[in-house]
Amino acid sequence: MSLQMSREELLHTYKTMRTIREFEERVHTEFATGEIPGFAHLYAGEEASAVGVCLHLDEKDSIASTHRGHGHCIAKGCDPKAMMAEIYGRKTGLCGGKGGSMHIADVAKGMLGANGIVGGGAPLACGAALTAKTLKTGGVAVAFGGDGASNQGTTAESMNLAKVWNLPLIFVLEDNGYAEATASAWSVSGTPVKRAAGYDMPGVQVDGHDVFAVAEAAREAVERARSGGGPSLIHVVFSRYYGHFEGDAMTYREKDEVENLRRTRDCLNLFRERVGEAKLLDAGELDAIDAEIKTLIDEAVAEAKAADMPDPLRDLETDVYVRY
Ligand SMILES: Cc1ncc(C[n+]2csc(CCOP(=O)(O)OP(=O)(O)O)c2C)c(N)n1
Ligand SMILES: [Mg+2]
Repeated sequence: MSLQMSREELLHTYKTMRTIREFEERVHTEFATGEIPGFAHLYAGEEASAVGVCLHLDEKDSIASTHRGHGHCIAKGCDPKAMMAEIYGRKTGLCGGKGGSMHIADVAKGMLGANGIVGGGAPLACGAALTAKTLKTGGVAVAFGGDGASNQGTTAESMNLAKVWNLPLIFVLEDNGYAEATASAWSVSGTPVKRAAGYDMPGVQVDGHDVFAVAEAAREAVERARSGGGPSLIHVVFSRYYGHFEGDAMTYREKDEVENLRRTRDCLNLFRERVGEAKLLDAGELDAIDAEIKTLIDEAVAEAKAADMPDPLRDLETDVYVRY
């Protein structure tokens, strides 16, 4: 049966994609001022993947993210204000300002963390899925990874384990065409979706600009995982709007590549067209969401800038070790 979405789900989908876009566009401008410490890898252009997948998850489900993790975080329900404060390194941040962009996490929400190790998320998601299976929580886990991560041994080993242990695990390979400056056409043998067959698991390739296509594939995979049917792979194909990291001059891309993408392959515009044609939502409702999110992100930046940094003496030794 094809995907059915309620009005609330449609609004939630658009609002979450808009939150990610606004968040990322704003981090882009703020990063240029030099006030944000560390690195930032932006997810703008890829929103439909995180949102289309996380639409089917709840708080008992876990995701393992990547270095490009802000979108996964927002889609899994993390607070954008606490996230912005984290990116600014503030005490009020999601991880007390000690994680920053690349180690942002919210375990209470099932967001196991962004990750500086390419392919580092897949083994963590394997562990989360094994926990869910062993303790019979009914939860599933999702391992997000890029085209670059699809070449890593950690991803291959996790796929093998997921299948032999029949884990409730979904591998979402987000193929944005590049790993740093290297085109996936140069570096990925075959295509990521074909890796699924090697481990005898179902695999499907979807257009990552189309949130409905992602959501449909994810619904099937999540249902399979929840009902004991084991792991699946979803190969999401799209592109990123910004450089690999903030500050990347992008000399490896055509001059008008991003401009064309933004004009013709924008998941938010495509969503608006689809729901408009089907007369499911009207443009005014969506404009109101845009305005609401703009205010939220303005506030997030203002509050982050006004917040204190962790205290070098008092906070240095906190959050260093986990107690079990
Ligand atoms: C194990 C490891 N190798 C290399 C790097 C350096 N590195 C950081 S991001 C990246 C590219 C990752 O590409 P992809 O998985 O396609 O993700 P994308 O950046 O495109 O979202 C590389 C090689 C790293 N962080 N970890
Ligand atoms: Mg990539």
